[in-house]
Amino acid sequence: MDLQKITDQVIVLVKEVGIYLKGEQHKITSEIIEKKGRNDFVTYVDKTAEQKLVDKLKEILPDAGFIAEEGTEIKKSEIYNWIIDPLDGTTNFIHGLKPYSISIALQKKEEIIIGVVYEVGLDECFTATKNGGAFLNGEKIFVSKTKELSESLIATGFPYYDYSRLPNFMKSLQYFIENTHGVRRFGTAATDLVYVACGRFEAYYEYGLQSWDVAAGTLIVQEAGGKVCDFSGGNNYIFGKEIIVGNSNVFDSFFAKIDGFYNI
Ligand code: 2AM
Ligand code: CA
Repeated sequence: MDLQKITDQVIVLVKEVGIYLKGEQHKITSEIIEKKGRNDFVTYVDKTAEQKLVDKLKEILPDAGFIAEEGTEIKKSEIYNWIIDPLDGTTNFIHGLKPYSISIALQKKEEIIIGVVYEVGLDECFTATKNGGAFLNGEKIFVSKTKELSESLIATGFPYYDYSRLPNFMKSLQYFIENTHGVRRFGTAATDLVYVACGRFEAYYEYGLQSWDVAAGTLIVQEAGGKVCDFSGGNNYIFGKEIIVGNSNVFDSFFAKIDGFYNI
């Protein structure tokens, strides 16, 4: 299988669907929100974007299955599956904000072998193939070399439905607010991951995520030299709904802090 050729086809596809998303975001007027409501509008856009992706991905790899946010196709195949989120950062999108991304991963058995995250707002396409490195608009990217958490910019997401660990989160947030360069919450996990990959953030953590939010971004960050684990230090970060990511220098101390706040 020619991973680079497939990746190049996916890049063309996400750019096409990105143009669709951008056009739809411009249509969000107070009149539409009044008539349809924000949620109905975005559900329509999400579903349409997903259908466009699925139709083309089926042509690219006819035998692959899909795990997709809007559930257009949930058919899983034995070997190859696409894990896709047609619009990550939905809340940003419907409020007229950036960033928002399309996230596409190709999984072979248990392993992610292609990751593409296209951040539509800034027209930045992040890609990786297994053992082939990570790229931003075709230029090779690497995680930052920052060594200390005190000099790190940390990304996270706020819990939005599972509040059982909100107290742990608040304690961790206070620690990182007081002991790092700062904390950012952009509202799109796929984008947070690739921003670690290209060195804008040193580290990122969040719980309550789905596989389509993180599958592509994790390969991109690993291929850029970063490290990834779940909240117990294990490998269940794609389907396990929790993820810790860092450049290789700060990763161990970042994990130790989160472990201390969550696993008590
Ligand atoms: P989404 O935009 O595809 O919904 C932000 O914390 C991350 O959580 C995003 O990747 C976002 O993906 C996901 N998420 C899912 N449901 C959400 C919600 N109701 N509010 C905020 N983020 C949500
Ligand atoms: Ca998502």
